Amino acid sequence: MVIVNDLTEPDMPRSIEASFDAVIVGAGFAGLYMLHRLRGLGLTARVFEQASDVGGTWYWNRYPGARCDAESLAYSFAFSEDLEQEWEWTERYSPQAEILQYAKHVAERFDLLRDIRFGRRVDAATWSESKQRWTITTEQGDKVTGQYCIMATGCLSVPQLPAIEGLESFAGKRYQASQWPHQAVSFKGQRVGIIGTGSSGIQAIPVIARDADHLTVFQRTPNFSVPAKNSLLEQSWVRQFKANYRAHRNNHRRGLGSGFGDLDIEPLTEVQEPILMESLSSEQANAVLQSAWDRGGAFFMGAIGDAMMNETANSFVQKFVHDKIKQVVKDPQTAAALCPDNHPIGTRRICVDIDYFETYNRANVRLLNLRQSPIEQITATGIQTAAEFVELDTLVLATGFDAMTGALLAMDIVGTGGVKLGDAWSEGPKAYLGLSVNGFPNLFTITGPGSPSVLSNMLVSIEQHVDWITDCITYMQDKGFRICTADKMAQKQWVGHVNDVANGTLFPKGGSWYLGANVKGKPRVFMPYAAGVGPYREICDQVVEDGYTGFQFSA
Ligand code: N01
Repeated sequence: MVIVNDLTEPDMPRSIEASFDAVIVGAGFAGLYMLHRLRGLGLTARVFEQASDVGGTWYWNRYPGARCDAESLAYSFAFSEDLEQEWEWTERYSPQAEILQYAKHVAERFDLLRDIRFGRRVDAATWSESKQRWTITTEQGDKVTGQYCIMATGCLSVPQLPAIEGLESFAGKRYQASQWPHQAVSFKGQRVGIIGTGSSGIQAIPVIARDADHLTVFQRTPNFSVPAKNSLLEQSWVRQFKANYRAHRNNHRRGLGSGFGDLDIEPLTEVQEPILMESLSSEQANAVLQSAWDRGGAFFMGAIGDAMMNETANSFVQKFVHDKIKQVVKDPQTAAALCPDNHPIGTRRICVDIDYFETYNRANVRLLNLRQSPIEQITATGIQTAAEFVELDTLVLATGFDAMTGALLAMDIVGTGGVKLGDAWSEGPKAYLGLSVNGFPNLFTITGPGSPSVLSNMLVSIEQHVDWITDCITYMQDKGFRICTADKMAQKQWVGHVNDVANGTLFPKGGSWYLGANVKGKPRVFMPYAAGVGPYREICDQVVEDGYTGFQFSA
């Protein structure tokens, strides 16, 4: 088997032991902005990043068709008005290369690179009660200390390989969506197979199909997907939108939803009341959905405001999408297999596609329904299912991630009393506000479990967390505190509240990676906070206003 990627890093020189005010793990958007804000406080910081450049998820996920499912003018930093005015996005949904370029631009523009060490994988972080500092080590031999340790490790950064017998025996080329090579990949003249029909697969399939001789899609669970309706951005529209950027940003931050919305030229002046299913006739509901469908994008899931709470509303939306799939896909059997029927729409991350369902009308594309004939094994030359053997030259895996906790638990994080994070989280992640973990002083988790994170526009949530952490550190400096830790009871109540909110929705019925359901042995806990970015921000602001309720500080 030839695994094609270029992840081998050159030998890095050993760093000398050094101490910093803060150590940040990860140089994606969260790590970059955190470094910028800490610099602003006059603190010293060291960032460790396992990749050879900045960008996080946009560094790794270079698979064909990779692009953001949040719109460019919303999926961007708001902290610098000059940056947001000067940077020019070209498409409604930015392709991976453009977002990576943007991350590099931010790093250079704010002179961040000098504090980042690339090619360093942090393997351990240990709190010393006597020194009141974290010691952070890397696999490459670095050892540094920091008063604060800030995890900017991303929610979807640990790839999940399928447990299929014989995977390693495949003798053709094998690619993994989330570890894609940096050089161009051609599928010309090849028989390609792809496993995985989540967001990554659904974006990659149409592009690979256009290039390959033949593409077989091995689908276990069909997913709901809405058309992106991507287009080049009209510069006159962009100028008008940017003229009101502050008001738009404010709406993204304060809204009831996920921080994706308000992308009309005129900013919303008041919070939009959700349209509830019970207030609509079937014709009206269809018209509302059609209008959202025509507009394109994940916004579709907000069209009927109670679709994530009310099974009747959700079923109506499901049927609307099933009908769309059946209208597009010509072969009735393939169309039926592509209609998701085992989860309410939206309870698994809604996919946003360009020509996904249309791709199944191509003569060189075939869908294999693994629910009818599961994969039995992978051999040197292809995939054996219960029904047939499919010969392949190339295999693409788009099989997801150990989400939200994967990257944190991959490190040996040890808090007070020698307690390991893995033990503290043996029944699932427990964090106060998704920001701080009881027993792990001065450790912050940007977009950690228990915060809106993956249910939101990540840039909105990253900025909110980084700003909150910066304010907390400023507060500590002003008051002469050296240690901050989440209170056990406050954490317990918050975790209970996160569960209660999730249980008031249909999310737990999705059986998705939000629940850890895609990783064998992972506790089934709904990890993100589902009340929306605006209400979450209000809670975090209130905690500050009330003197950091739920946190304990000491000198
Ligand atoms: O991963 P996934 P992803 N045999 O977990 C299948 C973000 N993202 O990388 O559902 C056969 O959704 C698995 O099948 P099943 C976004 O938040 C964003 O696509 O377990 N199949 C599933 O179909 C997204 O939700 C963007 O039955 C196997 C697939 O692999 C998240 O990342 C783009 C299998 C995994 O789907 C993850 O998306 C891309 C097996 N043994 C990603 N094991 C945008 O911004 C797994 N599967 C647009």
